[in-house]
Amino acid sequence: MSDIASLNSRFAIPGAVSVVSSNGNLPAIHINKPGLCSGTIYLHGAHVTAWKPEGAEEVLWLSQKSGWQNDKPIRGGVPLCFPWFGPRNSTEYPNSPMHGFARTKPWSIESISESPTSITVSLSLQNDASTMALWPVPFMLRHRITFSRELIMSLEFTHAAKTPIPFEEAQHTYFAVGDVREVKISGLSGARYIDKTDNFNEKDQAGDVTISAETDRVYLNTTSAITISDPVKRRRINIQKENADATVVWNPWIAKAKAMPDFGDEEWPHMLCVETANAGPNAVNLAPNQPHVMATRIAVSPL
Ligand code: TA6
Repeated sequence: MSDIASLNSRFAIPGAVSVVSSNGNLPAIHINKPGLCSGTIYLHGAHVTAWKPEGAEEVLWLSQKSGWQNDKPIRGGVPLCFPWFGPRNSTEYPNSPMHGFARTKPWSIESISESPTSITVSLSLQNDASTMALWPVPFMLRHRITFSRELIMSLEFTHAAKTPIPFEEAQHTYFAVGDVREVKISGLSGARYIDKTDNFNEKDQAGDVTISAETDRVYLNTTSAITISDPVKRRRINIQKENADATVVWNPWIAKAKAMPDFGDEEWPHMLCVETANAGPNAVNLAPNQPHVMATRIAVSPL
C-alpha cells in the first residue's frame, strides 16, 4: 500500500477529510465540512494552503507560480518560520535556509479529529540529522490547526537541551485581498516597528497601516488583534494572536514581486502578509521541557 493510501486509511474521515497526493505529488489533507468550511494542509512544512468558510471567498492567498518541491517552501498560505526568522548570518551559519527549516521538512500526521463544528489536524516534527547540523537542539514541534468557521493555528515548541534556547517563529500568513492599495490594517497604531525597507530603522506607527509601496515591517511588543478591512472584497479579516509579541506586515510590491520566480509579476496587489511572530527583539528564550505555544485565530466578516 502506498504511503498516501496508508495515511488515507489511517486518518481519512468519510465525507469530511481525505489524504491525497496533491500538487507536486506532495501529500495533502483536504478538508470539506459542508455548511462549515473547506481547507487544505500539506505535510510539507505543515503548510496550510487554503481555508474557505462556507459562504465566504477563499481567505488565504496562494501564488499561481508556487513551486511544489521538497526543498522549497510553498509560496502563499501559511509558511511556518522556525527556529529563526529571515536570513541567518551566512558566515557564522552557512547553508542556513531563509526563515529556518520547519517549512521545508516533511511533517507527520499525529491525529485528525472531527467535532460537529470543526476538523482539527495535528502534525508534528522532531529534530533529525539535518536539523541538528543546522541547529543542535533536540526538539518537538506540533502544529495543530482547527478548520471551522474560524481558522485556529497553534504552534507548540518543546526542547530537551540542557540550557534555555533562544528561537524565533512566525505563522507567515498570506491573506487574499481585492487590491492591497485599498486595504486598511488597524490594530497597530502606537506600536514601534522595524522598517526593513529603510535600513531597518525603528519608527512609530500612527493610525492605520496602508500599503502604497514595498512594505516590510516588524511591529514590536504588540499583542493586539489586527483587522484587515478590504473594500474590494467587502470583508474584514480579524486576526487574534496568543503568545506572540511581534506582528509582521509585508507586501513585496512591483520590483520584489518580479524578482521572485515563484511569485507572479501581477500578483502583488492581491496579497497581504500579516504574520503572527516572535522575532528580532521579541525572540523567545525557552527553558528545557517547557512547552511554548503561539497561536493565531482568523475570522472573516462582511464589511
Ligand atoms: O515576512 C516578510 C519577509 O521576511 C520578507 O522580508 C520576505 O523575505 C518574505 O518574508 C518572504 O520570504 P521568503 O523566504 O518566503 O521569500
